[in-house]
Amino acid sequence: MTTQQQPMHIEMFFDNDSSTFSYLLVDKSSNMAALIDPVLDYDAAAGMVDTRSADQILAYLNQHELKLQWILETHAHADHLSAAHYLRQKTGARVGIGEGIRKVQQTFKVVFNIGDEELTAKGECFDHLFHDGETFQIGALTGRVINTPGHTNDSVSYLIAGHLFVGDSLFMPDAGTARCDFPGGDAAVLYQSIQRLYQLPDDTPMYMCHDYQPNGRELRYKTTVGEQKQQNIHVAAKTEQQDFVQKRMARDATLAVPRLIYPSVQVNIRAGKLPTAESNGTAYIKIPLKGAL
Ligand SMILES: N[C@@H](CCC(=O)N[C@@H](CS)C(=O)NCC(=O)O)C(=O)O
Ligand SMILES: [Fe+2]
Repeated sequence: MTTQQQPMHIEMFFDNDSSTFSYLLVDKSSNMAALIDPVLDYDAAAGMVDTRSADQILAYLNQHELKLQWILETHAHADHLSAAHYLRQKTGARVGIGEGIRKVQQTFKVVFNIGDEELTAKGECFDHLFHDGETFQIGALTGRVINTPGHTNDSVSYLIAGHLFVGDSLFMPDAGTARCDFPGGDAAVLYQSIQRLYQLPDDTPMYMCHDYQPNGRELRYKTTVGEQKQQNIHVAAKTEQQDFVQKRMARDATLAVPRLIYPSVQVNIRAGKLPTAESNGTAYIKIPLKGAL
């Protein structure tokens, strides 16, 4: 694998509510750009969606006269709504995600009781489903998809112009890894995905999808493959799979369900498209109820 770095500007945007990083990647030679994991603002108690964060990115695009070519999801997020659909409508960019999204759609189609007429789980609502190893262009920049399942079935990393965007697989070295207890999650699979990332050269810059600032430290979003191999508290270069799986499962057992999992997943399996309005003109979010009365 080569990580030859090409000239690219990386603009980071941070969503404080979900601790999510979005990245705008700009090919300076053509002013073409790609956007990774944009966030749609959502106040769950009020049922209020708003596009403040996405509009900041639109303003940046306008100000710098950039053409958005791709919106790239690292996975169907379970903690925030995606602004992909909104931004696609505003810019004409294509929304891409890993082809594992079909499995995620299938799983949540059952959870939300969505009929075939609404969702067939063939990857619809996305413009492009990436397969492992697929390459794509952002102007003159080359990107490559590396499947990194484990947190979810559709998780991918994007290696773009020599920079690696890992989604929810590795977190900063002092935070370890993403959780593996969502439907379709599997700690052994995540371990194998991380081994693939560790094949890349040690100096490959690596960008996080989240940082929860362990022990109250300052926000960090960038490290390298080499630093992870040396210092990651869950999977360092020498960590055995079974030790990781044990550690990950023990931590997962302590984690609460993400606050926005139901709103997020039902919107994000449709690329950030909100549910269709009902006969009164209002759209609703659905939450499956559990437990006996
Ligand atoms: N408290 C957050 C938790 C978010 C969460 O579960 N994040 C996932 C990524 S989508 C994760 O991997 N967390 C790992 C961890 O907290 O150790 C929320 O409610 O949204
Ligand atoms: Fe996630």
